[in-house]
Amino acid sequence: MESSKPTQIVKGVVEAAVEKVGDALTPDVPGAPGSAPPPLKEPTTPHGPLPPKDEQGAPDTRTPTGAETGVPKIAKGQQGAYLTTANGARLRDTDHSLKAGPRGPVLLQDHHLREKITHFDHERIPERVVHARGAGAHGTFVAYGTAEEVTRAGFLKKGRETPVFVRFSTVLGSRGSADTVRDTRGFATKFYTDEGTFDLVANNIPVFFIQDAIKFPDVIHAGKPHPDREIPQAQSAHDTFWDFVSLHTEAQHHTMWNMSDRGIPRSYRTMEGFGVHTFRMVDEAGATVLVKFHWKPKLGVHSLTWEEAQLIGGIDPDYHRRDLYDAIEAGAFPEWELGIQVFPDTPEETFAGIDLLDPTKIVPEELAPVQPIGKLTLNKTPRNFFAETEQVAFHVGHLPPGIDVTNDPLLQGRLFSYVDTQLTRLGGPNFTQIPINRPHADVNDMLRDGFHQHAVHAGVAPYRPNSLDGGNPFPAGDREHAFVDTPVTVAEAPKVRAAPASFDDHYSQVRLFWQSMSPVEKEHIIRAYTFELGKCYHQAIKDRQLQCLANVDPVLCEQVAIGLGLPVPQPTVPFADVQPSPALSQVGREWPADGRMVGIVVDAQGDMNDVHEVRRAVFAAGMVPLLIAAHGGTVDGLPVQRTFATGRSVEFDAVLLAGAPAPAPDALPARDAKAGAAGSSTVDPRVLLLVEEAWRHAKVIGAWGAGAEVLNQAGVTGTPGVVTGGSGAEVLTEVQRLMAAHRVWERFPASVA
Ligand code: HDE
Repeated sequence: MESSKPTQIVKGVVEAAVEKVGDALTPDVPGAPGSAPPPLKEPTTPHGPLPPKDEQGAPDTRTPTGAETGVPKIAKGQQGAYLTTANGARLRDTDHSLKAGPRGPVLLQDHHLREKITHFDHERIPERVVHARGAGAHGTFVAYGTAEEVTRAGFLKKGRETPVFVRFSTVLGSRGSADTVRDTRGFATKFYTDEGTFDLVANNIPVFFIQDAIKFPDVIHAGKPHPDREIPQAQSAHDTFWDFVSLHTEAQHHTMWNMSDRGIPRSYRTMEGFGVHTFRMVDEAGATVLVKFHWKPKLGVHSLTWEEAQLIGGIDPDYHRRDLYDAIEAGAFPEWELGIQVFPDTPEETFAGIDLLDPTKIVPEELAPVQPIGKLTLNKTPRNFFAETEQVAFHVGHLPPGIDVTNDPLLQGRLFSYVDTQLTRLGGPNFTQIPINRPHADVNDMLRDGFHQHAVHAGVAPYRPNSLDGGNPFPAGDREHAFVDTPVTVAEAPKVRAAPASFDDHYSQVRLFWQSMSPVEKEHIIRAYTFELGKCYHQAIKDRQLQCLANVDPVLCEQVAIGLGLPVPQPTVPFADVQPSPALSQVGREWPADGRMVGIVVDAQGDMNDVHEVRRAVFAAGMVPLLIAAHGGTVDGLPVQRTFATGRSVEFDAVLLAGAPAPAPDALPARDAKAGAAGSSTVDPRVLLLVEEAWRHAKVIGAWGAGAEVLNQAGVTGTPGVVTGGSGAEVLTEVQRLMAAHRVWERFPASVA
């Protein structure tokens, strides 16, 4: 039977397909769907499923109770050459319903029709109530051993390697919303440790809107689309959001982070991650410290400009997803260092006067440095989005021995919420048995039955104490690596619905953040507040938020008020005397440019000599070159990835001009509105638009040979970050050097200091 030797057959099919398509058009940049180029004609010779793409991973093959199965991951999906029912009976026809004669009616007995349609009808599950839009990847975490002093967690011992799955997300939007909206990003990591799963369910912003979990429904109801018209989607620029945060001033710190460039990351790969709450670490002897978790991206923290974010929302709503998958496929594996800030575990639970239980406060890194404890590398994309990224279920209560929670009231509520939400979303209590959620540690719980029970439990005594199952399972003692709840002393106190007085300071750290920004970052913040409040209908809401800004900084408040055409209110609280934290600024350092996209404009009629070499050099630098030409297909044997009609500047981190292509036949405003700027230029107007946009988004632009003419016609020759030179190689070297700063910040002088 052919399906009994699938690998051989698959290999043959792939080879035949590659041969048919030919080398020239075989995509050599990431993103092609499927593991083999498709042949022109529908394949009809039966063979087994194609292998997954090289860069795709899958959950480890474990039993529902965590035991290794030894089954190779490759065997996990469907198998065999033939179409079958869900029960494995082969099918002859899936295109026609069973009818009484060719003209019907359809017969109720058509069990294949009913199975196919019924299953389809139930393909969707409820999306996450928050963080619905996300993208995931597999990877590994290697511990440096530097945390051994403060925790007994085995996975943090020197050299330990732990498999992980990470899911990045936005908070407010629906599952199909755009990636580049202004929002907080989720950064949730599942460490499959051999002492039980550890979920670090983090965000890219180190503080939160609220200090108590009981207000989570309030802030989310305010941020989600209005309940009557269900608009706007995936954004905070609307009345209900600003109504809430201006009345509820503890949200002002988080809101300022959202209005900063942190709210529109360039990539998931260029985001920091923060555990937000203070956690407790426990060593072998039971000694404890308080810690805050930080993820530091190898590529630095970078953002989009607001105009880019808006354009990308339309042009490529999957921008962050694509970026993550493409980078992994290209071998530019995203990396982060995990670090901790360590504080003594004192009864006050404060550090340098900062309440460590208040999730609206940070501890500046200058006061408590982030100490690296390990490295995360994402190196495999999911094979199946639903099975892995959609079904992964995080929970802040998934803690290994050595890491414990604190009394942060936000964290305490989360401990309840994450299990609760999965019951509805994943249809029952057995979601830890879904392959992506299966622990890599022995599971011997006494939880039984329930919807979708995959484990076939043996024994008769799922209770303790028992003698019928020989007493198993037994409680683990300290020596057997049990999770022990830290016996924290709880001070004698009345039962109240109240917060500590220290939680009342809502402005000092907002001011700290503002004062830590560089001038250009401050301009972006002013712009963001002006835009968002400008989108509100009601003046009372704008006035109220301006009052909050007046309590942060007079310049910020005044500039936003000017933009809104409203009077500037006076502060109602004295300005805090704060020390800026340079670590909060994204500007002023240099970073590697791995996985960045470099657009190369070529002229099919012009000199292509340097293009081959530059393209190779871009690949060699760990970046992805995308050729942009007047038409698709190939130019000088090189595959074209974007045409002047399909490409847009926002897809590229830098633009290189290897020629000055004349207006192409489709440069007609009637066909492509982007050609509207034609004028009398001798260069295709879409290329000029590309350069103008790249310039105003402060991107590096390089040109050689005839390409310099494009710069002249766009009027940008000789301006900062615009590089010209005699050869492509020379230009690329300088372009790469400038890309290290992410953008050409000096192109735009700021009006605020
Ligand atoms: Fe979450 N949060 N959260 N959250 N959260 C969820 O869990 C919740 C908070 C975060 O990729 C939900 O499985 C409450 C802070 C991430 O699957 C839900 C409170 C931080 C993700 C939930 C918070 C986060 C979630 C929705 C206030 C940063 C996505 C679906 C006390 C430290 C995880 C789900 C993924 C998801 C509850 C606040 C991060 C409803 C009640 C603070 C990254 O359980």
